[in-house]
Amino acid sequence: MPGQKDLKFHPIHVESNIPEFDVFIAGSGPIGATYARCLVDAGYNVLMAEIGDQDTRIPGEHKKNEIEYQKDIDRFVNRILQGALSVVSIPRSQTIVPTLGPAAWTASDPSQMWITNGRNSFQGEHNNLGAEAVTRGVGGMSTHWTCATPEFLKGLERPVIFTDSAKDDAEWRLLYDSARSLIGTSETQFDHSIRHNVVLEALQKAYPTRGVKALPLACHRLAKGSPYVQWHAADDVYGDMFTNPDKLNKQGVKRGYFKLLTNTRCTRFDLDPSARDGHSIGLVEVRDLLGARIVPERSNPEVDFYIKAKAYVVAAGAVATPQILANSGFGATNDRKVHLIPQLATHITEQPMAFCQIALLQVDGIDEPGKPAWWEEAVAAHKEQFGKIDPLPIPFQDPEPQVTIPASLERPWHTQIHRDAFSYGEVGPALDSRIVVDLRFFGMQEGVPENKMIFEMSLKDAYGMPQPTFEYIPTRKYADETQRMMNDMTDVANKLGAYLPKSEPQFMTPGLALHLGGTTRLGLGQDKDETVANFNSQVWGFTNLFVGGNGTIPTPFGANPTLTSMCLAFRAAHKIAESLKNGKFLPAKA
Ligand code: G3F
Repeated sequence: MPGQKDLKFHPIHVESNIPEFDVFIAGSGPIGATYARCLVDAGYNVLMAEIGDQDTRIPGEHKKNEIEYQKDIDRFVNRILQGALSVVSIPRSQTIVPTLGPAAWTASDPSQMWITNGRNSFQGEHNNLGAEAVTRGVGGMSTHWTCATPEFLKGLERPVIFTDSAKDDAEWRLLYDSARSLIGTSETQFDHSIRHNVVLEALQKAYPTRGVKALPLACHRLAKGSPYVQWHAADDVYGDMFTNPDKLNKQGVKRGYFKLLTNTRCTRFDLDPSARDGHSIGLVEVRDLLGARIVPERSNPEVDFYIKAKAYVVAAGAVATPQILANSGFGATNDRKVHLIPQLATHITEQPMAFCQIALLQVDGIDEPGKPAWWEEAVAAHKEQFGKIDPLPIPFQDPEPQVTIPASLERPWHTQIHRDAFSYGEVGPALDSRIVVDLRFFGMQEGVPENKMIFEMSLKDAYGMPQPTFEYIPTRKYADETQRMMNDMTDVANKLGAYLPKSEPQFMTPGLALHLGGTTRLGLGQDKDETVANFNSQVWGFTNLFVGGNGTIPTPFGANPTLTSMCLAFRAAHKIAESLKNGKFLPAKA
C-alpha cells in the first residue's frame, strides 16, 4: 500500500465531490452493467473502469445493429468480430515465419521468440486454449455476442445455491426471470421467418421428444414484419442510466452517482492494513491509459490514480478478472508465496465445440399452399417481383433460422442450429446464403485443479498486465461425450441438408466458444479448497471484494453463460446493497 502522502486520487473524486465511492466496478460488459444497474438504482454511487474505449453509438450497444450487418451478417465477421477479439495466449509455433526474408532482423539467440501482444514463451502447444480471446471496450463481448440466453440445465449445468432443492428451484426461477427481463430474452422474434419454420418443423418431426424449439435470444424485432432485429447488449442492462441520472426508483430513492471511466485499466487492489475481521480492500489503483489528456506535460502519457470505495467488484471477463487479482498478489502466479486466493484461476473449463454448415434440403415445399397467411403473402410478393429470375421462393429478407435442441442429462450438450456471424464458416459467394444453416454444438467440461491459468509476472500483455498462460487438457469424462455430440450433430445435419465444402463437421480450436468458466468459481463453503468465493460472489476471506462474470460458474456447462452470470451478479449486488445499508461488510460466509 503506498504511503498516504503519495496517493493521487483520481480527478473524478474532485469532480464529483465524492471522497469515497460506495462501489468500484472493473469491467463494463453485461455483468459489470448488471452490478451497476442494481446498485445505482438502489441509490448507491458507483464508479466503473473500462480498459477499452467507447466505440458504439450508445454505450455498450450491439454492433450488429448497424444496417450494414442486418443486411449481410457475413460482413460482420471481417469488419467487426476479427477486430474485436484479441487472442489471449500465442505459443512459439505460431510466431515462426519461415518465409520471412532472410535479411530481416533476428535475435542473436535464435531460441528467443517475440513476446509482444500475447505471444507467450511460457505457453505450451499441447495445453493451450488457442482461440480464447478477450474484448476490450464498453459493453465487452456483448457488443458482438450471439445474444443466445438459454437457462442452464438443472442437475448438471445449473449451480446449486441451496441444498434444499425446492428453495434452489425458487431462487433460480426468480433470478432467471429477472435476468431475462433485464436483457430482454425472447423466443418469438423469428416466428415469422420461413427458414426458421422450415428448420424447426424438420427437426421437431425428426426428434419429437427432444424439445426442439426457438433459441432464446436477447433481441426484439424492430417492427412487426420488419426484416431487422435490434440485438440486445450491455446497453439494455444500463437502460437509461446515462441519460436519466436523477430517476427515482419504486421507493422514491434517487439514483446514485454513476461514472464510467474508459481507457482506464484496473491495475491492482491494495489491502487495508487496518482491517480487523477479514481481508479488506482499501484502494484500487487504476491507470488512465490516455492520461496525457489530463496531465499533458508528463513524458509518460499513462497516469496512475487511486480510487477509494466501500466495496470492489471485478467483472472484467473470465481472463482479466483473475488477472487483476493475480496482479494484486492474491494468487495464480508461479511464486512460492502463500496466496490469499489460493484457488484463483484453477479448475477452469472451456467448451469443446463442434461445427458444420449445410445447404438446406427441405426448400421444395415452401411455396406450396396451406401455409400461414404471412408466409404465403411473403412468398407471393417475392415471386411476383423476382419469380422470373430467382429460382428460390424465399424472400431475400426472410430472417434467418434460430433453433435449438436443448441439452438434457442424456445428451449433455448445447446446440445452435441457426445462421450467425463467426470467425470462419463464411458462406462463399458461390452459394446463396438463404439456404445455408450453421450447426454449432457445445460440449461440457468439469473443473479439475490441474486445468488452470498462470499469470506471468515477468511477461506483460499489450496492456501491461501479467501475461496469462493456459495449462488446459480436456478431462476424460466429458471428452468421451464429445464423440456422441459429434455423432448427434452429423445426424441433425443430415436431416437438414448437405455439407458445405470446407465447413464439414469439425471440432474447433479450443477456446473458440469463448465460454471460459471457473476462473473465479463460486462454492457453498465446504468446498473452499476448490473455490474462490461464495454464492454472493464474495471472495473467501475478504469482506468487500466481489467477483463477476462467466469465471464464477463452477459447474460443467454447454449453454451460453451470460444469462446465468447475470443471475449470480444479482445476488452479489443484493448482498453489497444490504451491507452498504447496514454500514458493515463482514467476511464472506458459507
Ligand atoms: C459464443 O460465445 C456464443 O455464445 C456462441 F453462440 C457462438 O456460436 C460462439 O461464441 C462462437 O465462437
